[in-house]
Amino acid sequence: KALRALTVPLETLQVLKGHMMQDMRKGLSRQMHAQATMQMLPTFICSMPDGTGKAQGSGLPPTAWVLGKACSLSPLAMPLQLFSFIAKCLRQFLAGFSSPQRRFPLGFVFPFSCKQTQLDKAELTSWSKGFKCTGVEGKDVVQLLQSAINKEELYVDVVALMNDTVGTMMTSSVEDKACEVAIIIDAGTNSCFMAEAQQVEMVEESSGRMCVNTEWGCFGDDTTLSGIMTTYDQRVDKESSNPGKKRFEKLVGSLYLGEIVRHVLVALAAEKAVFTGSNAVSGDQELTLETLGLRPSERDCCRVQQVCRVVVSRAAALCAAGLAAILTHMCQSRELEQLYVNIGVDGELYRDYTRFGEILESVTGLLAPECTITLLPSVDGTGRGAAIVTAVALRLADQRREVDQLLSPLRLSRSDLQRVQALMRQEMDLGLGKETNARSSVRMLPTYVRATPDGTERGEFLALDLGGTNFRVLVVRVAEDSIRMASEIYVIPTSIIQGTGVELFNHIVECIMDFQLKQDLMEQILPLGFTFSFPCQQLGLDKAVLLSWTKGFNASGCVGQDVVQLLRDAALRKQHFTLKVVAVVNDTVGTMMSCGYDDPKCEIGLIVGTGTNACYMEEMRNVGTVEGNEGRMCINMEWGAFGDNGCLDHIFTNFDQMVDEKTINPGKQRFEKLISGMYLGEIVRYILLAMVEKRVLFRGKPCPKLQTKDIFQTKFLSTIEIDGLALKKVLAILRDLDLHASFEDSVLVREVCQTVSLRAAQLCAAGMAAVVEKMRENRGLDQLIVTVGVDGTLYKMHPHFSQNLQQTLQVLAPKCSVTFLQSEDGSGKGAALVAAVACRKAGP
Ligand code: 0WK
Ligand code: BGC
Repeated sequence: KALRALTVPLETLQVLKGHMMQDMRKGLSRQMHAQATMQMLPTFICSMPDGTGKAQGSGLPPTAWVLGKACSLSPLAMPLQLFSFIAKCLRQFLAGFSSPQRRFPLGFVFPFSCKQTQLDKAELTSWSKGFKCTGVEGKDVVQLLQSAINKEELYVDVVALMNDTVGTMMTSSVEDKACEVAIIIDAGTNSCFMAEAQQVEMVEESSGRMCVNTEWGCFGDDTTLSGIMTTYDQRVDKESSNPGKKRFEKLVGSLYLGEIVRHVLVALAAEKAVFTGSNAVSGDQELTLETLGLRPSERDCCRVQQVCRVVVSRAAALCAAGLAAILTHMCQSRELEQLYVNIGVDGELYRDYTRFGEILESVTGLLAPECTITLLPSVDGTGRGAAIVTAVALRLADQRREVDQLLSPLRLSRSDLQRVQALMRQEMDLGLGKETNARSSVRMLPTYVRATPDGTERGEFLALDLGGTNFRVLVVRVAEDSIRMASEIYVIPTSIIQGTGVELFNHIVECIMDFQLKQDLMEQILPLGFTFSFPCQQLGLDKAVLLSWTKGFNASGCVGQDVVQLLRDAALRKQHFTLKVVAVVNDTVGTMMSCGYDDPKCEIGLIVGTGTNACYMEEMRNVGTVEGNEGRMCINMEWGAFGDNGCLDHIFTNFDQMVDEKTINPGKQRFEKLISGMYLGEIVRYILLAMVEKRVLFRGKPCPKLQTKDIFQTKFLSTIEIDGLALKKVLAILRDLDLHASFEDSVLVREVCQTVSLRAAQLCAAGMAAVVEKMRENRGLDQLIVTVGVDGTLYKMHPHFSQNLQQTLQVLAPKCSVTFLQSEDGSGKGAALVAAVACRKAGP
């Protein structure tokens, strides 16, 4: 009966595994964390030894201090006593080292549950295994040790604290056998494993993997283990220094197994099942058969052995249930069918009881058949692991310094952004001034669009949309209660956008004719609205002279020409006589009009796509370049060129310089080249190359493919920055670029992408803040309420761009409540609406 009570059937272990997985998920979740018994403590170990773990900087090998059984100090000592004792041991130990006054980095293996907030900051949550030094719980153990070390005037810096499971995981990780799980089965028991960082909700880190110290010793400190705990276990718990606590540990840890056996034998002796030969049983702590003066019979010895064996086997089986819970959790969170994992193991129970390892391995195999495990016993405790962690900590600290140095010029402060906002305003005022326009880098081009749609627009229109990612031809039917559209996307080969203007406009007319044919519109003469997304001096609604190409376009013979005339000429060349262009608009204007049809407060248009630009409704009295002071006119700012006069050089980094130099319009569109989709990928590419050179990325291995222009597309940023994206997806993107990245590398690549896209969104916000603040002042309002019609692939597809833009804008222009309305139909609809206004004005 006793043996049966101490035997846990496989089904029960399966259920237990389920409970442990549930408890692990609770422990990892920010909401449920407090309800979990397994604390799932983040360790801030996000990196595995990568073979470069030589302690840079200090040049001295990291030392490791392992607090545990080794020290002969009473576990009940006063706090300062404990740490000054450690510091004194350190002094003795270092006395043997004839090192100059240079500082030693130290890794501290502290096998107790600690709430770690960084690698070198850890608060003791609770003592265990009989340790009870007062005044330490709730304190930062690293601080306590460091101040004791400083008192000893030792040149030692505690750079990392880790749990012994972590030290074991690192120690057992040899060359190509990186361990991602470790278990300790010693006086106490515990485990750790490399969890997907995004599942460790208690920390910000959302990418890569982080080692989690499960503190599974506390599992069952609620009632979950009551079905397994026997009366013997309850007695052991009751007599322990922390009754009700560390329930799982008290079923597995060697500090308790002896006691369990003793209580079993006491009970069996009381039931006359053993030692019936003599009545020497005293119930004292110590129960060694002979030493207890028992004259056990052969059978007693056999039964004592059976009891010992079943207690140890149960401990191993329970460990296996815990291990299986971890393995299945890892397999599921990595979305793997099969998981192959090396497990570092340490502790006397595993070392001294071969049976323990056998049961652990076989039962784990039964409970987690989808996982193939290799148990790697830690040969020399956790010391080497601690040294490795310290070396990794030093390497990461060095790396962090290098990364911060490289990225800090891209990290803009609030005052940096306010300065950009003020400069944009200054350039806007210059651009609006008749005398000063030429001095401004922001050309503030009048568009002759005097009002946003008022809903009276009617009719059927053709529309062209040129200048974005896609060239589209549309037919737009504007009725009283609806606008219906049909459109077709046509590719414009690079050879044409960088060929001659004649070829380009011929191609455009061919597409129009193809579209009209398909839409059965060849016979109809429909007014056409032309969205032409390049800087043009508008001379009328249907007359616009191209000032310069941007976004990789460079067709010859167009700059300085009226683009409507170029289109008409091409139509003539193509014998296409039904073309009737009535309006040409910039895509920002088209977008504003398109959104303005649904929201009358929409008086600003913004594009953040291949290029970037904005337009807004300005008071005619302020538009010095156009006659008249009444009403308003939409101004196409062409803010992409902001800074072309050097006013933004202070925020241009050498990476931006390198990108600009490789474009077909160096020195031009400088603001655009910090923000828009055509360039962000290139900025990232140059930063990654610099990091490879500094050996903080891809182990400094040369990356020939990364040398290729435009190989790192901006759409990669939008994917890589998706919250919670499993890092293997990032690794897949990098692999396609022949970049064989480690997890740390992919975390770093993500940080670079985040830094570049955040700067772009913030700069965009600084520009927009200048616009809305000007409109507020124009209208003498305390609070401006306005809508921005926005379009562009980067704004629409990037997971954080729009949010970062809006959050920054609120900070920079608090007196303006700005709504961003994404244009669903593109600016083609807007061009048709402008054409409708033009037709209404032109009359029948
Ligand atoms: C869609 C608009 C078009 C504009 C484009 C910009 O219809 O006029 O040029 O957005 O975004 P992109 O395609 O460059 O990402
Ligand atoms: C062009 C603008 C256009 C913007 C967005 C810029 O390169 O100069 O006219 O509005 O791209 O497409």
